[in-house]
Order: sequence, then structure tokens, then C-alpha cells
Amino acid sequence: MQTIVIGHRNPDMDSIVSAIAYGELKRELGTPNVLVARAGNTNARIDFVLEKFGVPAPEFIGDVTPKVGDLMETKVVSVLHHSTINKAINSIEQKRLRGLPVVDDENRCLGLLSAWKITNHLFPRREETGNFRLINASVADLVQALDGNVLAGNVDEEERQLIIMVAAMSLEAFLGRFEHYDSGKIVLFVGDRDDVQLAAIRGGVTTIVVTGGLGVSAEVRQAAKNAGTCLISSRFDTATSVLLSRGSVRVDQFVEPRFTSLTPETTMQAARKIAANSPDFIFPVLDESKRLAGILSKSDFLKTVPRQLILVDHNEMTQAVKGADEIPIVEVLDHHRLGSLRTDVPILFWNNPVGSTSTIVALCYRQFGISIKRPTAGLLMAGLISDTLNLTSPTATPVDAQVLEELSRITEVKADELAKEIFTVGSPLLSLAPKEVVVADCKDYEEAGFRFSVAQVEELSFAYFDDKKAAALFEALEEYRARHEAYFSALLVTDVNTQNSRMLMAAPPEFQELIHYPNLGPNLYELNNIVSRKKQLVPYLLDCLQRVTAKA
Ligand SMILES: [Mn+2]
Repeated sequence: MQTIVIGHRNPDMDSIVSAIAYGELKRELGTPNVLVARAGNTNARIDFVLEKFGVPAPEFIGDVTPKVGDLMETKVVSVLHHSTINKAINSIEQKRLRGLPVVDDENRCLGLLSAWKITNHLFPRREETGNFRLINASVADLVQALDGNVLAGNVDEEERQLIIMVAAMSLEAFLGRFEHYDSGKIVLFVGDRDDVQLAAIRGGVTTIVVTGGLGVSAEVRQAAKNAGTCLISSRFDTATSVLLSRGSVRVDQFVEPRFTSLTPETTMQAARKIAANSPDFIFPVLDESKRLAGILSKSDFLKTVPRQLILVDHNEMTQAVKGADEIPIVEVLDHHRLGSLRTDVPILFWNNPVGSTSTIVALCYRQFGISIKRPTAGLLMAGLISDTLNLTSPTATPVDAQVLEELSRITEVKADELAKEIFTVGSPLLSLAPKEVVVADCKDYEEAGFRFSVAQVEELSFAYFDDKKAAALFEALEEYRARHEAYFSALLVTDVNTQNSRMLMAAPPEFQELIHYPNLGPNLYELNNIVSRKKQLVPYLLDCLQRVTAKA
């Protein structure tokens, strides 16, 4: 079982560092196979902090949806197209399969070989028995199928039509019958009857199988040698030998080329639908070059993906990594409002209205009596500082202050200095394109039938937020709103020095009317003393939404 510790989409500092630190704690506590991941790109400030404390960025995971590649059998039992069906039967029997994929020499899937097709070949329907004596096979495959002993002659490897004939009659009757067939195609099954064997050799039969492991006279061996007849000894009796020889045909004669294939990237949900509409019971899984990567059987649909999630710094599915609603969430550590999460079983859910998830993670370390390593403490400081604007945001609590001090002691880094370093790095407005700014730290919400988004960037001043920039950002915001079919999309630009913000709002006029903050320009509002999206802005906007509903 893999446990993925992951923050929200469009990750911010707190989301990235709390995942790293909590993943480390889980490992220390003995949770096996912990993977720390991020659901989006880092930014310049996050990169700066990771580098400063020498910690690599978590692996990017954009989708945890159960896929065919997660559940398929990769140790595939397949059969090469030029193998005999005897070989296929062995595999089918050993692994108790209902069929096999047939592949070429490059492991490309040619089709399926089903057990019933083989059965049909070995035991044809009564009206098809007329051709029962005809097989397309090579003498070499025949020898292999019989596990036979070649006593004389050459073993032909060429696949061709052969006629199975059993000499179960008098010599006269045999000779009479013999004339009706092309002797070059006959494979004669006979016991220890020298007269028939010699007559057949004289008559130009190319292959004779002496059954029952019975002795063959020196005269017959010599005659076969002289005539170039392939003389095979089979230890099986005639009835068994004939049946086994039917198994010497190659599987490519029975391949069903119409089959339903999947790719490792096909979601299990899609695969389930495909399987329900298909008569097949096994589904070859093909990679881009059509090579066989695995096989999915109908029974695999009953399996669950060995993967579970620990969410940090969010609890709303609209903000979680894609597919989070399709696998178990086993823990949530967060400091946001409660959203839409529901689970099948009780889980550890620690929601604490402190300034950052980093604070909660530090408290977890304390609870388990595990000391925080210096680099981890540095990361947690950065998460705490970013989310609380170095304790100046109204979201900051005395607990945050106390935790920050403790982390500062471990790292021997002063919080004020780290804060200055973090906010000086990469002004988002200066370093990112407008369409990047509006998604950099954007959260999507769904509330009372409304879909909306609120993005936030932190700046050291409004110096880069002039009219021209505002117009470009508004355009990007409108584009985001249209693409996500949101009722409104807002961007909060916060000056961490003065603790003031400005908000760009892409929304219908009836919503704009409800916003009572001072207007600084088209779609632009002045939000003095507002720095917290979750504690100040989102509750305000939710209130506005309620008034929209009331009016309607
Ligand atoms: Mn946070």
C-alpha cells in the first residue's frame, strides 16, 4: 500500500512544505511506502526555500485516478504466433486461464486465443468432422507434439497441409484407400505392421508414425532411409497420437484478431464500461507501440488500487489532486473551512484554525515526541511565515507564534530574516505572465450551486500593479472564469508590508454591485487591512453570494 502525502492544486509554500514534513514524520513513525507529492508546480519562493534548506522538491502527481496500469497483470502469459496449440494448452492449463494473447516476435499483440477455439479444433462439431483428418502443420511440430523419436528421414519444418490417416484395416483395404489421397501429404499412423509400413514407403508417404512405442524392423528403417520417408516413433497409442497430432497446428490459425485492447492510461472507470460492452474476458493492455504491456481480466475489476491519500492544507475535493475522490483518503491535516469531504470509514481529521498547516505538522511532531530535523524545521518556518505573512495576518494565533519561535531555535534562523528573504524573491506580478499569476495560487470553490475561484499573490508593494497590469490580469481572470464556467473569479493582490490588498473581480454586474469595497477602477477594489483569503475574503464573498440567491 502506497500512502501519498499531498497538498492542494496550485500549491503554495505551506502546502508543499507541510506535505514534506508530515511525510517525514509518517516515515519516522513506521508507515511504509510513503510518497510525498505535489499537485502542481512550485514557484520561485518555494524553490528558494527548498534550496536554502537543501530539500528536493516533491514528485509531481497530477492524477491519482485508478488506471488500468495500476491493476493489470504485468507478468503476462502469452504465446508466440508460431507456437503450437499444444504449447498454448500447457500454459492455459498451468495458469488456469480462459485464453491467451498471441504475440509476434516483437511482442505486439495479434489477437486472442480462447480455450473454446482450441476445444472446437480438437473436438469439432459432427457436421465439421469431414475435415478432421486435415491439419496445417509442419512435421517438426508434429514430432514435438508427439514427443516423438525420429528413426529415419528428414524432419520438414515447413508448415503445410497434412492428411492424418490411420492404417486400421487389412493391407488390401489400406492400399485401396491409399490411392485416393495425395501420398505426399499423408501422415500414416500405424502399429507394428511391417507390410503396411513398407507399402506406404513404396507408395511415397512422406511421414509414418509408429504408435505405442512398438519396435520397428531394420528393413523398414532402411527402406524409409532410402526413400527419404520421415519415420517417427510415438510412445502413445494410436488414438492418443492422433489426438496429440491435432495439437501440432500453430496458434496463428486460431487467433481472433478482433479483440478489445486497453492502455495503461485508461481509467478503471472507462475500462469497466468497455468491459461491460465486450464479450471478451481478457483485455490486452498495449503501450504506444502496440506492444503487450499487461493483461486485464474481468476479475481485476474487483481489486482496489493499493494507494491512499493524506491531504494536507486542504479538505475540499475541488482543490484536491485529480482522482482524489476515487481512492481512500486516510488522513487530513488542515486549517481551512470544512468543505465537501466525505469518507466511507472514520479517518484521522485534524482541522485546527491556526495560521498554517505547517503549525499543525509541528504540533504532530510534538505529540509523538519526535524531534524535528533542522532542514524540516526550516521548511515549516517558511510555510508558517508565508501563510501568516510572518504572524501579521489575522489568521495567526498565539500557537503559531510559539511554534515559530521553537522552529527558529532549531534552525538558528530568525523568522524576520527568513520572512524578508522569502517575500523579496520573485515578485509574482513581475516574474509571471498574467495567465500564470491568476492560477499560481488559485483555489476553486463550490458553494450553494455557485462555482467560483479566488487567487492570491503576495507582493512587497503595489509597485508592479499599475493600470496596464490590472487590465491584463483582468483579461486573464475573465479567461479563467470562462474556462472553468465559474460564476466569478477573483484575484487578491496583497502587499505584505502595508498589510493591504487589492482585488480584481471578474463577475456578472449583479454580483459586482454587491461588493461594497471602494472602487479603484474597473473591476478593481481596495481592500485595506485585508490579507487573508480564507478568514476575511472568502467569508465576505460567500455572504455576497447569499445575497445574490436571496435576490433571485
Ligand atoms: Mn495553508
